[in-house]
Amino acid sequence: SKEDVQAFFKKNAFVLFTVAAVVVGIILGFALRPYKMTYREVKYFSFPGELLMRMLQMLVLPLLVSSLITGMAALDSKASGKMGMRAVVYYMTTTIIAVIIGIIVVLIIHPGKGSKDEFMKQSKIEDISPADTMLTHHLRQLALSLQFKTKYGKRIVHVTMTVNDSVFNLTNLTEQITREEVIPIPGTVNGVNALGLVVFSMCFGLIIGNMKEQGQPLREFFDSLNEAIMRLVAIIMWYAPIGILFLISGKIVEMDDITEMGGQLAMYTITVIIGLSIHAFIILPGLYFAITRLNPFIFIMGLVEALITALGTSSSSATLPITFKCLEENNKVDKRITRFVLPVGATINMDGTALYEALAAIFIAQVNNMEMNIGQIITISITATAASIGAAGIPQAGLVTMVIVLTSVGLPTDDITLIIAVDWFLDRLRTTTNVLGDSIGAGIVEFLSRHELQAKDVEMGNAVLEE
Ligand code: DAS
Repeated sequence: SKEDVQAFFKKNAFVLFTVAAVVVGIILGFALRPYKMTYREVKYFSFPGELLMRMLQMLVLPLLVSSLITGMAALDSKASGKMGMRAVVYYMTTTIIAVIIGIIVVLIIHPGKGSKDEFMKQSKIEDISPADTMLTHHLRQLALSLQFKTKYGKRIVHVTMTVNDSVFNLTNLTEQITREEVIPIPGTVNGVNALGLVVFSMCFGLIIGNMKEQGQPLREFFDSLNEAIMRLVAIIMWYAPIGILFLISGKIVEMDDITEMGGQLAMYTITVIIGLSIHAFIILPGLYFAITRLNPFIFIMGLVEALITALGTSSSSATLPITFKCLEENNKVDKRITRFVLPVGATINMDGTALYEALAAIFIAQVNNMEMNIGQIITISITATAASIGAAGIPQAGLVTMVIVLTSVGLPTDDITLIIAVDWFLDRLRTTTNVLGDSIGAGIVEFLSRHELQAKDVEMGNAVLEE
């Protein structure tokens, strides 16, 4: 009936808008491509999208701090210890599974056939060279400044782990002849060391949780801060579809011609997609079902807005506010779980990135005609895991921390430029996988912690009050 349709629309309005935004964004992007906008015009065109990115990023740090502190303070140290253990076991297991899938897929498909010269010819890359020869080898491991020439002109890419360059600096608007791509520090969010902040907030939350009445004002303060930020998120969610539309169409307008993409690079892209799909559509849902016996796809349906925001922003940190909303409101996951599991997950648990880094390193070895032995493959799995933990949830952080993986087995770090042309796209897919991994983790940890949560409810006498 009419009422049913209205009710359905009202309930799913956000999801429908968000999905529509993706579709319209793709159509608009391809429709505008023939007009060959200048770099500057593209930047102006993408402004509404960049604005969404900025709004979300603005909330990340206060949200991360207040949710972790209130999450830790809501449970006693024994309960949060158990919960923390479960989360860590989940993070490690899924990350290692992801790495193994990445390795198996790239070894079976073997996308890096042929030689590097051939690869560069196919990809229309004429020259790869360090732009700044003054950098010593050791320094280059931290700050790579590479240039490569394509048919479209010279491109300089700063892959920097030491200097915080803002992607959104205004000088970029006037940049037209040489495109400089600056990829920021991989471990930081808005210039703040995310991992350090997580550790601090957890300790702080634990302390005020143990402080009895004296801790009450602080608990209330952070609770209220968290609530206020979530209300801001609720407002931003109305704008999100518009932002996503422009983020996606802007990127499509700007991207290099896909028909120019070389065969090996295309095969590489497909290999990454297959690896990520296996992890996202089979492993993670399977694990969720195996543990909770609930339908994983109903759970995933509740996450659509977060997953699409991840796709649009390529940043799991920027997506964090939306992930919270989806899990708490659509999937009704307990706040004591999300507040703890999500911020930590967004910072250290990156299945997509881990899978990608291992896969990409072996691909680069293949392109260089180097066979990796078992020892080297194990080294790659360990360093890829570490590199994914070290990467912050910001765009292309994984590309930068890949330097660690490559150097660990003696592969040329300059060859990161070989895959840079498709990284903007693959980054979005791995970010979506990262967000899915964190969210399913929240569902699993909640299920495993149900007894502690119930006990706490009884103790506080708020079993009914909660809802
Ligand atoms: N884009 C990142 C994320 O937010 C990580 C990466 O670059 O792999 O998850």
